[in-house]
Amino acid sequence: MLLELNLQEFLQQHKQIIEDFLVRLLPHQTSQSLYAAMQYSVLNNGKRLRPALVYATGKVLDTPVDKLNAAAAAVELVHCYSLVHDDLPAMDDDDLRRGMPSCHKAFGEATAILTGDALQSMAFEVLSDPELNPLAVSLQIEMIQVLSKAIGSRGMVLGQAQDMAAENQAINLESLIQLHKYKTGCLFNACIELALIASEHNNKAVVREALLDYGTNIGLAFQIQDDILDATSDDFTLGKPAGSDIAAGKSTFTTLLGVDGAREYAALALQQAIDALSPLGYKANILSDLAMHLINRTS
Ligand code: GRG
Repeated sequence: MLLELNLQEFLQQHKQIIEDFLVRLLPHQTSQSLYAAMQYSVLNNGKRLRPALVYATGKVLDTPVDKLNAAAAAVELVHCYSLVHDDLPAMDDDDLRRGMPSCHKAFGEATAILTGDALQSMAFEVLSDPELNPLAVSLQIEMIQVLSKAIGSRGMVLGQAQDMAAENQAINLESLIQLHKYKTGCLFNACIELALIASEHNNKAVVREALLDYGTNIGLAFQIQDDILDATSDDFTLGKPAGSDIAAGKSTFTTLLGVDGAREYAALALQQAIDALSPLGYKANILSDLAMHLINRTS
């Protein structure tokens, strides 16, 4: 295993890389409230876990950082769009995000809707820009296909639709897992698929399968940990309202399994993620460390 210190250094270093890249991308004229809201919603101290997953997978596949930046930016832009829209009154109606008023609280609902829209389209603009994404056009198109599929009506948006439909309704564990595979897991797996494409497919099917199996399990473990934190932490530590899922009458891993049961289930998914990496040997240690970091996080 890499020392946690090494992982921390990796996360810090790549957080800086992606934030510098995002600063360059975002429109700067903050007199335009749309642009101010885009900056506010992206450059606001997110953990940048999805870019870290792109960079860590790329490192395992010996892919240089300049071929990963566009993919890392695209997944973070999509993630930020999903947070802005998820916080809207018509969705989760949350007033706090990353420790600050959510986008619609700071800029109004109309601007928040447009901000999410603009961040989503910027993700695809970045992937298709030859200067920002220095890969063959065929690989850029593949990236666009992977990401659009992962976040659309057969992926993240479907998960959100299932989540909204499940308010004030009990659902079983199988349905909850399926919902989160779409809502959270599809974007996690897209991070891995984008890094595989950026590596110009210089790897065997067994590597691809191992990485995607890992991605599915960390997506699940991440979401279980999110439910545990929602049930056990506070607004200040989380930077968003604690207990909001339970208040909305949603079934969560903690309501279905209890906090201890959810912890056991997260540990199982974490172990499965780590086991999935075994065909990759020691080179994949950074991914096992990242998986543990995702599950041990406190916010
Ligand atoms: C399409 C509107 C729409 C939503 C899609 C992903 C999603 C569904 C909504 C986002 C809200 C949410 C609670 C998703 C579950 C995944 C999750 C815990 C997101 C928070 O991710 P972190 O912890 O956040 O990586 P930071 O702020 O660090 O980036």
